[in-house]
Amino acid sequence: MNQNRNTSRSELKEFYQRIDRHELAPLWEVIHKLLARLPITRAVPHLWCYEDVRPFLLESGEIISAKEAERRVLILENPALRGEAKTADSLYAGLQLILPGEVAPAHRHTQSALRFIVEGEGAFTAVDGERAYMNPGDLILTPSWSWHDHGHEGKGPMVWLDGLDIPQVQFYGATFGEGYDADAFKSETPPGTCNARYGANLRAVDDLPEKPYSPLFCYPFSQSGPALEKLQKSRKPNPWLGYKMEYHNPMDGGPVMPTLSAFLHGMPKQFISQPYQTTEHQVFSVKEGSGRTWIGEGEDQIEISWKPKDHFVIPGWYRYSHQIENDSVLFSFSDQGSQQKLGIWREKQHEI
Ligand code: GTQ
Repeated sequence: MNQNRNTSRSELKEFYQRIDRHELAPLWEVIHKLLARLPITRAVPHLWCYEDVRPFLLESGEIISAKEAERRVLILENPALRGEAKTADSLYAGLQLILPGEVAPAHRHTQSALRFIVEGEGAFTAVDGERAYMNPGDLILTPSWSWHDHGHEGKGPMVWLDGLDIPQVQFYGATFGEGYDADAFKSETPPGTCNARYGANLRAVDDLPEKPYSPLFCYPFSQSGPALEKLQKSRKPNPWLGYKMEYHNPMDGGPVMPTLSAFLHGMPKQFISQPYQTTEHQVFSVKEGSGRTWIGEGEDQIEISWKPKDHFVIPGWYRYSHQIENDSVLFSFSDQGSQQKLGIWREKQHEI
């Protein structure tokens, strides 16, 4: 039987017009885009240098208060996704400023958030009423539907990276949120309670996992920094990843929250990572050191040169390699855990 219909383009078009009125569309015109051979991300790699961003952040502190803004944040918008509040296809990132004496009032939402502290001290985030005072390098979690507010009792500006799963929740059409009827959520839980209950490698035997995220919402750099340093002295780096540690949920060893994974990377001076690709989208915050990262391949390859407090995004499946100038510590967050739960996560290690 002849498998070819040899229908002319104009006949096809005429058919498409008729079915179009019935909200129908031919899959065969788009199947190659939908079921592409390689992932197609809309986001592109990009670097935000802190020296360029910081003056605008401080200026935002003059034009609007944290309370008026609800959250005074400059979104790190991907150049290919302007106007969408996205840093990568699945991730939102922004830099939040809080000044002494200010409050960012309590609210909660279905989106999960994490913070990585960039500069300053004396501010706190309260999660369901328990305060965590924040210092540079600390990781703070505000999981889905937990009440959270921020306040600042210290001196000088305080800036942190916000990482949220806004695009993922948006995709599912599951965006809900509400404000609290006071600036701060009322609670008498003293600071440090969650670290004592879940962060000391001990757990009350009847404190069973209830929620799908880490009950430990504060991971201080005073612990993670030395952990990374000692790891680096104890073994060789992974050729693709350097020294990469995951912040985990002490209840199950999994990612800190279902939609966001968080990592701390150590890479020694002169380390060059072998090219690597992963389907997860990654946002980096440079804590210490400096280096260069090549992202992409061939003519589309870009080179970014980073130093402390800079931020950059590597969208999914972009091949990349780091070249380290000075001993470096980087924080990153990604949708790795989310993709792994869906069974779609992949990585590829290249050797050159
Ligand atoms: O601090 O609660 O960057 O709710 C975006 C949404 C920060 C926050 C953001 C938020 C927050």
